[in-house]
Amino acid sequence: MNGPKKDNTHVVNTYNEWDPLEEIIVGTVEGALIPPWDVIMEASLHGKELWDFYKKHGGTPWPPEMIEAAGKNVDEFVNILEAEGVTVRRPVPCDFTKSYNTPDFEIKSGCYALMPRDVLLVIGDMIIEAPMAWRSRYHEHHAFKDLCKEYFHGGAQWISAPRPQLGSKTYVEGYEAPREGEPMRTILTEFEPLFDAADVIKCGRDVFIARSSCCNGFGIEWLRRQLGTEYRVHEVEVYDTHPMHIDATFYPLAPGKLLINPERVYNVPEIFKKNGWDILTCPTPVMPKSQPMYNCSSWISMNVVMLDEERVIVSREEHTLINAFKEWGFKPIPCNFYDFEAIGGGFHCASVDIRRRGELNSYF
Ligand code: DAV
Repeated sequence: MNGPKKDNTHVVNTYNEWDPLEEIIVGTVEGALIPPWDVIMEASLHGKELWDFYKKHGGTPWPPEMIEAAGKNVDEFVNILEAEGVTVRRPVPCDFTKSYNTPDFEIKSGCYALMPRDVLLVIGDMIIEAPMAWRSRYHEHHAFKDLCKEYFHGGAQWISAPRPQLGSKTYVEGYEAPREGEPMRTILTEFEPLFDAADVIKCGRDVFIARSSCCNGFGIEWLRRQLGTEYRVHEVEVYDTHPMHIDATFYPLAPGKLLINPERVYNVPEIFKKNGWDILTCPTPVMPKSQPMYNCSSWISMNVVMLDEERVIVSREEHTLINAFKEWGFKPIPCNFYDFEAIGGGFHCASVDIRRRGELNSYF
């Protein structure tokens, strides 16, 4: 078995969102289920109609025509990546239909392997299995185990955050999401450390993380200590009544260029302003209101993937954002993605970068 490599040829190597991309995992629609209803979903999903939908259909497969349409989007995304010379890896198909229980909870089924971004935090040469707060996603790592083993044999580090218990002490009893304008609060207590990997975004030595319906202060502190003195972990203040993940909210795209969601970020951290970064305000998404969105908001438009400092994969219909990217000096590569976004998330959610050509640097 190989030990960690000391030269510059790590199989896993990613420090930011923009170094030239060499290898990426892309999720799959295969076997995807409608997530089974659970207490945490009231905290993450806007809109009562959605809750009713999940209460009724959770744990059953998405209709085949939706899966087919979403699958076509993923194929197009994969084709673009491969045409640009990126190695694309895929999870193994899993049976998510089994119910499971632990001493602390029981749940009707798992969900899917649509969004590796939430499951694996890849930073430097280390893969961290995230301590996820959705009971229905408790075993989602399994779809990525073969890949993690392979990367480990290739020299990567591979760890899991403390497995959460996800019993009643994890969630605020009787939680109600704040109404628009009320102070932000989330459903998680500080009983145990929790975050999804997508609550974190990398920017070299500086790592940004925001509390959400799946990330608490304990999780942030766990990550800070785990990453140690090489990194500075900053908590970003965001406003969202149903917060879930940082990557449709706050996104350092390239050195000196921070993309923000104007509805959620009121105070850009001082460190960006002090260092002369351009603060790029994401234009209002053009996605029509009639587009069914079962998991996320139309702000998923800003959930892009950078191939390098210039080339950015962006949802084809989001022409206002595409034009803004051009004005900001990027080279947008459009890809159809609305059908995937309907049941999952954007390009960033649907993937997790494994190797980018670059090193650990400070951009401030
Ligand atoms: O609707 O803005 C996006 C989640 C992305 N991982 C939203 C949540």
